[in-house]
Amino acid sequence: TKEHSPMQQQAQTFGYRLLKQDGAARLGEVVTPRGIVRTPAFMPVGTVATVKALTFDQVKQAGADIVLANTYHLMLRPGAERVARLGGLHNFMRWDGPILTDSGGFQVMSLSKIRKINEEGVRFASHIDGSRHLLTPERAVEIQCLLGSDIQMQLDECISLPAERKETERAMELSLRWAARAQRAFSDLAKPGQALFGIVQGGVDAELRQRSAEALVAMDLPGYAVGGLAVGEGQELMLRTLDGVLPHLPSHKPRYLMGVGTPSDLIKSVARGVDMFDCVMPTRNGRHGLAFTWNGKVNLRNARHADDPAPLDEQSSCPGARDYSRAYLHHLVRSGEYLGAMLLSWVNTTFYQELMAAMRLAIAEGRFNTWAEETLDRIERTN
Ligand code: PRF
Repeated sequence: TKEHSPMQQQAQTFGYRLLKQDGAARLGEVVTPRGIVRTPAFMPVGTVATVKALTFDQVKQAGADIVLANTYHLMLRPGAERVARLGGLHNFMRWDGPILTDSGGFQVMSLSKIRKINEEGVRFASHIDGSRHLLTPERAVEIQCLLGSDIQMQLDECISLPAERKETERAMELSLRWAARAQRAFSDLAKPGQALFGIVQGGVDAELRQRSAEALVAMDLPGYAVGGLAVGEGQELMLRTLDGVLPHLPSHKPRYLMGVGTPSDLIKSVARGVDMFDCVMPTRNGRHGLAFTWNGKVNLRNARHADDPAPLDEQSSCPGARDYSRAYLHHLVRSGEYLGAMLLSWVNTTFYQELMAAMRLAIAEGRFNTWAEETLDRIERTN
């Protein structure tokens, strides 16, 4: 049954189209059976099957084409088999666009206090109830298939920095062996159109990064992530490491920088050729009273907003930024009200999508560098 009409073929295939390049910055599309992701793309984080404090209508309205969810959290609660019985993650949380799921390796290391990594996988105790679990490269693929994820990540080991070279090399090579095991499991379990991305590791060591990238590229995976960055090394070292990795990745496949970042991180990484990002920054900061706007960050806890009738941004397409006074937002935040978290998560999620849309337009029009210079000056201010 290799016979498909062209339309079915299209719908069943994962792919990446590079539409335009401006310097190293790339305008493109990731094509999935659930829809097209315009790149550069920012994926709002929906860790436990919810982008915190937002409805998926708001997430879509903000302009997001794809969201991220986490294997680690969902395997513990409500459980991958349960989600599968309930019709898969898209149906469960009512999001019909593409979903990328992280593999759990990174979350185990950051959330579970009791954990042990060996060749087989990672054994850990749940941060929720202390129950014991084993996550292997194969089980991570199986869980992501049960969830019905469109883009899966391989299980990897992300070490904290700074680290010894020997330790960085060990984790990088383990991650490569896990990539091969993930790829075998994926070819047995996945549905047509689903994709598995490899994750480049190797700390801030250029040679280890190159070896990791080349080995993953030889596996011919449909996309590549750069992991192990934004873990305390600082922006300059992160960008220098990126500069060492990206030339080793194929230009006809998407590149995803995991867990990044600030607006300035996004702009400077897009300038170097990154296509996809995810980060809790817009939602987490929103819950803590910090707003991102085109005129910089605004800390709404600050007393100077208490009497300010002006909105955050009267030109924003987001009602949270356009229709509510800073005085009201300040009051909500100071009172610890849910609505404060809701409105500011909405504001920030919309801002991040507006930022990506502006980058895509600047690349399309061949003026990315001038746009980036002007914009960096404006948005990194703190108001
Ligand atoms: N690996 C995985 N997920 C991640 C990371 C990683 O290295 C990072 C690092 N910034 C964020 N999320 N699997």
